[in-house]
Amino acid sequence: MRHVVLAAAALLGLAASIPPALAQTPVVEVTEAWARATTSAARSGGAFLTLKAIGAADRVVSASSPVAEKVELHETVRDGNVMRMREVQHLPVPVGQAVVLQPGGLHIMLIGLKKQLNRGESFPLTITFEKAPPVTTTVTVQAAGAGGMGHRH
Ligand SMILES: [Cu+2]
Repeated sequence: MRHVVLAAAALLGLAASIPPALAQTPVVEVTEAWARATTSAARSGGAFLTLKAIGAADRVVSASSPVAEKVELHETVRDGNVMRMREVQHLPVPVGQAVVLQPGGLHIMLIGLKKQLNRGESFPLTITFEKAPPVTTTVTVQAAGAGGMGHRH
């Protein structure tokens, strides 16, 4: 019993010594999540979203979704006249600057699709960060050719 009381006192003491600003949990907002519709034969697909770090810079370390065996973070790089995708281990999210994942740039790769992604459907996607708690967002499936180059009008 005495141990419990001492432990509680220690916890209280610790909590009181943390300045309010640092005690706040870091947060990364995930918005505008969408994916391209796939054909029934497709084994992979792309998902896109916008990340915004609140308070402190962070990094995306992994992602997962029940619709795919594996989810990777990809970047698109130009190799001569060919655009290639390659995996990135971490995706930095600076403070005060939205990171927009879009076709032809950074994206989330759904590998080993367990089902066809049909336009109008949605599925959950969980993003894991280095500091902020994980975020599960709802990804809306749009037309196969949607969002060619982001915000072109
Ligand atoms: Cu990719």
